[in-house]
Amino acid sequence: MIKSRICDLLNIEYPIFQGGMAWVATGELAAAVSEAGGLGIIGSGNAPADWVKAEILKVKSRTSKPFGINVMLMSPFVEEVMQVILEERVPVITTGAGNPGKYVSVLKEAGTKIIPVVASVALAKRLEKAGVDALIAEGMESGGHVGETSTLPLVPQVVNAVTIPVIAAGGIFDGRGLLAALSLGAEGVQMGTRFMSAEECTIPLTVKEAILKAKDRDTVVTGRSTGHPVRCLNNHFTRELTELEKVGTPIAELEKLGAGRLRMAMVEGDVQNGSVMSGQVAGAVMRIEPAAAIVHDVIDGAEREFQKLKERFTV
Ligand code: TUI
Repeated sequence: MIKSRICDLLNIEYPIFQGGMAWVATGELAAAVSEAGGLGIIGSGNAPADWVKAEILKVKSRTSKPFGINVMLMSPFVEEVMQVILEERVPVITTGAGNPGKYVSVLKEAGTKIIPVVASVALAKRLEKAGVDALIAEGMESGGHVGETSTLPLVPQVVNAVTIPVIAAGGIFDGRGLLAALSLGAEGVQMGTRFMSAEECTIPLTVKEAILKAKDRDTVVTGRSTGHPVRCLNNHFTRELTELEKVGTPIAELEKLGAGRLRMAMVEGDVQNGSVMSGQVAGAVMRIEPAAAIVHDVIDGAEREFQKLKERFTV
C-alpha cells in the first residue's frame, strides 16, 4: 500500500494531487478526485472571489474529504481569494507563479496547510524557512506556466535542500511516474494533464479530444521572450506567437494578444485560437474515464511496477 507523510499531514488516502488548473479544475473535478482518495484542487487562476466561493461550496456539498485551492499569485484578485479561503477554512492551498511567503502566517493561523509550487531550489529553501507545510517541485515538462528545470533533476535537488515533504509534478501520468517520483525522494505526485481527460472535468470535448490526439512532441513553450514561458499544445495560436516573438514584437503587444486565450480554449472549446495549456504527457493520455479510475490506475500501476522491478533485479 503506497502511503507517505503527505497522506498523514493532509488526511488523504493516496499521495496523488490533481493540479489546480485555471479554467479547468472546477469544483466538479476537485470533488471527484478528493472523493476517490486523492487531493482534488480547485484552480482559481484569475477568477474573482465569488466564483471561488461557489466552487468551494460545490466541493463541500459533494464530499466531506479534504480538498485544496490553487491560488495563482499573479491574479488581480489574489487578496480577495485569500480572504474567501480563510473564511471557508479550506484545508489546503497550493500556489503558483510567485512567492506566497507573505501569506504563510495568516494561513497557518486559520489551520490551512500551505503547499507552494516551486521550480527552483532557491525558492524551496526560502519557503521552508517561511514555514510552509510541504512543497510541489514542478519540472518544465508540465503544462501552463513553467520554470527552466526538468522534473528528473529538480525533484532530488529540492528533496536534498529541505526536510518538509516534496511532491513531484511535471511529466507524470501513471504508476511508473509515481514510482519514479518516490525513488527521487518525493512523497507523492501532482498530475494535471492526465486529469483533463477525467469524465468529471468540465472542459469542452474538443479540448479533451485534442489531448487524446496529441503525440509526444505536440507541446511547445511560448513566451520565453516576455518572461512568462507557458507550455501549450502546438496550434494556430502558438505558431502565430512564435513568429511574432522571433521578429522581436514588443512584450506589451504579445501580452495583449494572449489575453483571454486560456478561456477561449477551456470554456469556448476553440483548440486552434485558444491556449490549450498541457504538459508533455498529453501524448500518453489515451482515454476519457472517471477521476476515480485515474487515481486507482496510478496507485495500482505503481504497486505492480514496484513488484516487477524487484523481480527483475533480484537474482
Ligand atoms: O503556476 C503554474 N502554472 C500555471 S499558472 C497559469 S495562469 C498564467 N497564465 C498566463 C501566464 C502566466 C500564468 C498557468 N499555468 N505552475 C506552478 C509554477 N510556479 N510553475 C513555475 C512557478 C513559479 C515560477 C516563478 C513559481 C515561483 C516563481 O518565482 C517566484 C520568485 O519570487 O522566485
